[in-house]
Amino acid sequence: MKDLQTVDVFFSVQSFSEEAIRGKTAIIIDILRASSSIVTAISNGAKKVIAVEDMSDAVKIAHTMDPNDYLLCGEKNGVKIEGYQLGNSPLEYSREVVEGRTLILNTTNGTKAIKKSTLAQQIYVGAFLNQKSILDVMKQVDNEIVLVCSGWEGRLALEDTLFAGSLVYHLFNGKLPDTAKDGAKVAFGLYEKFGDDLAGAIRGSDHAKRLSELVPEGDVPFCCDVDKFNVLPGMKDGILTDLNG
Ligand code: 3SL
Repeated sequence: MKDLQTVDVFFSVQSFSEEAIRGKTAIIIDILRASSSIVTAISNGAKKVIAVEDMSDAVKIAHTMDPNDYLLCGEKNGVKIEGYQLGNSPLEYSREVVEGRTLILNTTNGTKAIKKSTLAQQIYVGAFLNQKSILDVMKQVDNEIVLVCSGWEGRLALEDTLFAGSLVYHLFNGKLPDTAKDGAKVAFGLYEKFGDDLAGAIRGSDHAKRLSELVPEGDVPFCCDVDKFNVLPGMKDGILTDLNG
């Protein structure tokens, strides 16, 4: 980490302008559940993930491809979209299902955060599941880093901010530099408060409560697992692939 380098945190898709990302390194975060699903899918051999903004974009891209090559994936308000092969549970993205396939992924907030960060110099997708890979790359980059939390429909999501805080905390070895931006200070403080019991804090979050009636019971604990995978999903020619691979 270079001394003068800055790390900022944006707390929801709606909290920043596209221009605010221009030329920076963007780490996209949607712990429950889009970034955890992308990390899991890529770790289990998915060839590519194409993030889309909405269903019509998904259909347009699908029409250009051989139906044997892709899977339509995603959710609307937590529930699998009708006609799609997969929803947005990381547990669905097993090796048997995704290996060698291209996933066209459409989610409520997470894929919108990816699409809104198009002006970034480089985009990576991070989750607790691949924290070390993200920290390693953050230590190497020499431009400004923005941790883009997807949040929930314009609001802050505790689990996303907690992961942003974990990245800031570990990057600076637990000591926040004086030059830290306000967003980084807030995320760092949250991690200091809840970092000892990530699973408990996330279980009690608004989004986990919202999902409890809708998704498999194992989803939330799975998304809290730290360093389960060592992949680095990153954008290359508009498509997410493993840049560690
Ligand atoms: O908002 C999103 O992108 C999703 O990850 C939300 S959900 O967990 O699938 O409901």
